[in-house]
This record gives sequence, C-alpha cells and structure tokens, in this order.
Amino acid sequence: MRILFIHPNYHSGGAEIAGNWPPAWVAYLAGALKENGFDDVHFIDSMTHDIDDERLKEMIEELNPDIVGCTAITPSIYKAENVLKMAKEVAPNAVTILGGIHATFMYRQVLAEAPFVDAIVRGEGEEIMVEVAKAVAEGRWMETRSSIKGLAYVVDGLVIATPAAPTVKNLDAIKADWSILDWPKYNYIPLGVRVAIPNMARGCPFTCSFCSQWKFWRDYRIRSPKAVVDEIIELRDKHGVGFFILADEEPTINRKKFVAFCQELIDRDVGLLWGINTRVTDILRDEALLPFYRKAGLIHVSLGTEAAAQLKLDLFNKETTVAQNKKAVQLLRDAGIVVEAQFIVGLENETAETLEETYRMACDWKPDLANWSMYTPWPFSDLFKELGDKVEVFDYEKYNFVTPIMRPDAMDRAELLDRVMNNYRRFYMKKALFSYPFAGTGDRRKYLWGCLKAFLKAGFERKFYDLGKVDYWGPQSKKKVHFDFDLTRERANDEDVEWQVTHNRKNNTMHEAAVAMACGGGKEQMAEDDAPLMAAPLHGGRQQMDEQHACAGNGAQDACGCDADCGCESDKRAKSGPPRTTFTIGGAKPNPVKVSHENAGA
Ligand code: B12
Ligand code: SF4
Repeated sequence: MRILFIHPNYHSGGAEIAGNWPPAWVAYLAGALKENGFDDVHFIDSMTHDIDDERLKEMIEELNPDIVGCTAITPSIYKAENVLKMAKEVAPNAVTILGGIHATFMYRQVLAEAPFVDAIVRGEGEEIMVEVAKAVAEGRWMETRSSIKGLAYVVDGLVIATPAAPTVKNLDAIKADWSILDWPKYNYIPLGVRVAIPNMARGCPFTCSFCSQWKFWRDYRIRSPKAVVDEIIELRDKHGVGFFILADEEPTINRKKFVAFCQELIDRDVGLLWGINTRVTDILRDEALLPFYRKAGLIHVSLGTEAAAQLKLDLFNKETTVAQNKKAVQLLRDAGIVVEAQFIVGLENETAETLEETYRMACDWKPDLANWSMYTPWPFSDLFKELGDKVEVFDYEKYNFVTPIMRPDAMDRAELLDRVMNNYRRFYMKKALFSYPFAGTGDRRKYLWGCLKAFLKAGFERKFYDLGKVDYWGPQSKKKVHFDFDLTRERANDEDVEWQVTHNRKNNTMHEAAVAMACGGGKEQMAEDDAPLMAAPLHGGRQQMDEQHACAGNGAQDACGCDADCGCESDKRAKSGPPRTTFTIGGAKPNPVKVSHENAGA
C-alpha cells in the first residue's frame, strides 16, 4: 500500500527567510508507519521545491497512492485543502487525510468547505495515522473509521467526530524517519549548512491566552535526552545536518532534562550549533548554567518578551519585566549566545507611542536580533474568543505573524506596518554599522553576519515580511499598501469542539498577565523531580500528572480523551453515551438536535 504525504506550497516572509526548513511532521509520521510495516511512503515538499499545482497533480498521478496526507497550520489551510482537492481529481480512489493544528480544532469549517477531504486527523498524528493506514490496507476503512479515535469526517451531510485520541504517551517509542526528506535542499542561510528540527518535548504547562500550542499538545511529555541526541547524531552523520533548532515550545521548562540533554551533547562531542525559543524567566533562573549551555553548542536563543502596548497598561509589571528582559539579554550575550528579542505588536490598543517604545526597548536591551510580529488571533485561542467582534478578518491565509489581522484603534493597518518597518530599518541599520562588525570572532560573529545576509537576501527579493505581496516600498507607499483580505471568509462557530487539555485558563486566576507576552508567558517553574512532570497550571497549586490520564485521573478535568478507566466525567460519558460528536455540515453552528459526546452523558 502506498502512502503519499504532501507539504503545501504556502509561503510567508517570516522565519522562512533564514532558509529552507525540513518539515518534521512527515519524518515523525513516516517513522511510526515504518515501525508498523508500512514502508512504501513518499513525500513531496511543495513548499521547499516551490511546486505549482499542475506539476503537483502530475506527481500525484504518477505515484498513484492509496492514501494522500497533507498538513496545515492556520495560514496554509486553503493551500492544503487545494492539495487534497487535486489529489481527489487525479487519484479518486485514494483516501485523503488532513492533519495539523488548524484542522484539529476547525474541523467542522474545514469539512464544510472541503468535501474532498475524507478525514481529518485531530491532534498528534503518529498513532492515529497508523490506525488509518491499517484500516485502508485491510480494506475496512469505511466500515471501521468510526472506531478510530481522533478522526473527523462527513457521513450524509453530518460531521462525525470520534472521541479524541489519547496523546502519545511514550514519545521514545517513535523513531523519526528522516530519510524521507530530500536533504540537500534544507539549507540554513546564516551558517550555510543543513538544518533539522528535532522534537524533544511536546506540550507546554502554561496557558497564554493568545497561544494555541498548549491546547494542541494537551499535556507535557518529554523524550529521553539520550534518545534525542541519538537522533541528532543520526541527522549529522547520515544526512549531513550542521545546525538544528528544537521544535519544542519551551525546551528549558524542564531544567533537569535540558541539562541532561546538554551534557549528552558535550559527552558525545556532537559539535553542532543549535537554537531554541524560550522564556526570559528561564534564562534568569539558569544564569549560572548559560556558559554550560553554550559549551553544548547553543548559539541562538529567541526570547519571548512582552508587547509594549500591554506593558503600558501595567506600570508596575512594566518596571519589573523590562528590567528582567534587559538582564536576560545581557546574560545571554555575556555567555556568547546570539539573542533575539521578540515583540508582539498590533493589538487593538497599539499606538505610535507603544511601537516607538518597543524600538527604544530593543535599543536599550541590546539584543543581537529583534523581531516584531503582528499579533495573530488563532481562531481556537482563548484570546480570539475574548476579542469577539474586534476580529474582523477571517481570511486565514493571512494569519501569519506578518499581516496585521487586527486594526489598532489608533491607526490603520498600513500605518502599523509602516511603523513596524521603521523599527526594523533603524534597528538593523544600527546593528550593521555599529554592532556586527565588532562582534568579536568565532561562532557568534559568523552567525550574526549570516543573519544579516539572510535579511538582505529576503529584503532584496522583497520576501521579507511579505512586503512584495502587499506592495510596501517605504513610508511614501503607505497609501498604496493592499492586504487583499478575502472578506467573504466568515467566522466559524467551531469554538466549542470537544477537546480537553490537562490544564485550562479558567483555573488560572491571573491568566491576564500572559495576554500580550510572546512565547514566554508564565513565570512559574516546573518542579525538578523526574517525569512524568506537569508543572502547576499558572498560579494554581502544583499537580502531578498521571502518566495514563491526561485528566490527572481525579475526574476534576472534564473529557480528557484518555482511554484508561480513570473515572473522570469523560470516561463515564464515553461508557454511557454514543462514542462521537455529530454536527450538520454546512451550517456554521452545531446542530442542537444531534447527540453530542458532551450532552450524551452529562
Ligand atoms: C519549525 C517551525 C517552522 C518552520 C517550518 C518547517 C516546516 N517546513 O515545517 C519555519 C521556520 C519555516 C516556520 C515558518 C512559519 N511558521 Co512555524 N513553527 C515551527 C515550530 C517551531 C515547530 C513545528 C514542528 O515541526 N513541530 C513538531 C511537529 C512534529 O509537530 P506538527 O507539525 O504539529 O505535527 C504533528 C501534528 O500536528 C500532526 N500532523 C501534522 N501534519 C499532519 C499531517 C497528517 C496527514 C497527519 C495524519 C498528522 C499531521 O502529527 C504530527 C506529529 O504528531 C512551531 C512551534 C512549535 N513549537 O510547534 C511553529 C508554528 C507551527 N509556526 C507557526 C507559524 C504561524 C509560522 C509562519 C506563518 C510564521 C512566519 N510568517 O514565519 C511560517 C509559515 C511557514 C509555511 N510556509 O508554512 C505557528 C502556527 C500557528 C497556527 N495556529 O497555525 C506555530 C505553531 C508557532 C506559534 N507559536 O504559533 N515554522
Ligand atoms: S509559554 Fe505561553 S506562548 Fe509559550 S508555548 Fe506555552 S502557552 Fe504558548
């Protein structure tokens, strides 16, 4: 049986400007399939190879697959839908599957607008995809799909969602198959070497209101540091990888494991440079460890720092956090690590003054790199709901951190973009003239010059921040900038889909503190004892997570989706009620007449 995975050809001028990045999802899925005897697995990376629709159709037809699987984050959803549409046209007998974060939550809307999608895999794909492949291979897909957890599909105009599958409990059992990728293409411009994105931990114990990641992964799990380093050595030796970033949301949350990971890299003399995204509070906590992290090869830390507009609202918080941010930047630089400060801008309370303030902070803290991302209201995030009618644009293709989805009360979107560009121009001009040339010698200097090269390349090609697409040529072009939102796209009412995480913001009394922080929300630290570790939900008491029960096994969390006899509300309902949620297709609202998992038992 032949399985074909496709990464859609979506581009937006953010992180991509640093090079071509290998899609990790396909390596993890292909690895799980291989372990289960499916070895006729193919992959087309239409994004990296910039494959147009006609060519892609030909390639699908030539391969004649039995299953076509595609991935989508929110901005690539329409491209992914189109991939599966084309797949149905040229390989009508193939089962078309869509996975990834967007469809996990927005499955009702997606299935309504994309009838050529046979099923959506909700959540982590490894175990569910193996079930799907087995069902298709054994010719029992149509009859048995209802018994596979973690799917959504349509039957006679009704959207059926089977109960959520449990999260993958033993991450170490997954052996990624990185050989599925066409490695020479994955080049990281700053260093001119191949790049990989291995995954050490999944999930985040914090619950920032603007973020979707903690919801998607549901509980926090971490692999053995030794196994991750085995994988990195394989990437280096078999595939020529010279740089990696950890795909984890917050790799330093579990300090004990992170230290073990660094030690393993040192002991085994791995000799690669690598990067992470993490929180200011973790850097302050680990001040004494930073030289050790650097020795393990850590060269780039991207720090979540707050949005000025939020800081302005909270003067006390501002004083402490600004001082902390500045200190974290300094500590990293002192340890010889390139530091990038991320600012989220474009919330409705953004003003010219707050944007200017982020520039002043960037100059004052002296990070090596600074990033101004447009606030993007993921439609399944808590903040999206809280913002209500203030979100006016539902054209998800533009939900990409570089298009202003929100319109601040004090300025229009073009003005916002112009002021952000003004910050970039001034910041990098200063860096290029007065900082990078004096950045010493060795890895740090090489890395910084490489980053500048990537910026210049993207600027020259007009890909940076999608400036070419929106026709921005500097302040004089402000009036002509066009974002081309598709305003026919409507808000979905997919907010209350059945999907539970181990922790939620309702339990967190002070969750607002995280509202406008970049990834780095929450100041709590994870307990130092061994896995299974589940840090206290923000400001809540400390909880240990039961390995088998995403609900902590105490029934306090509703509908955990685990398959153990934990006695939680979800478990009771699963035993007493119909095993799935049904909704009518096409209507934005769930059909109240239909029995749902939620009202079946409780
Ligand atoms: C690495 C990365 C990138 C790489 C992309 C590499 C690549 N080619 O895939 C680069 C740097 C290029 C990038 C760019 C962007 N990224 Co990015 N990126 C990440 C990051 C850090 C890790 C993603 C990852 O590999 N995770 C590990 C894998 C294993 O998880 P996964 O992809 O979710 O796959 C699992 C499941 O989703 C599921 N699954 C996924 N696909 C499929 C398909 C099938 C058929 C099945 C069955 C299952 C399945 O199974 C997988 C295994 O369990 C995440 C943040 C994070 N920590 O996750 C952000 C993240 C995915 N990026 C995000 C965004 C917005 C972007 C950009 C738009 C930003 C920008 N303008 O630069 C661009 C878009 C690029 C593009 N053209 O698609 C957002 C998406 C949010 C959302 N709700 O949609 C995230 C979550 C960051 C965030 N903080 O919000 N990114
Ligand atoms: S700390 Fe906040 S922003 Fe970062 S992954 Fe966790 S929930 Fe998301």
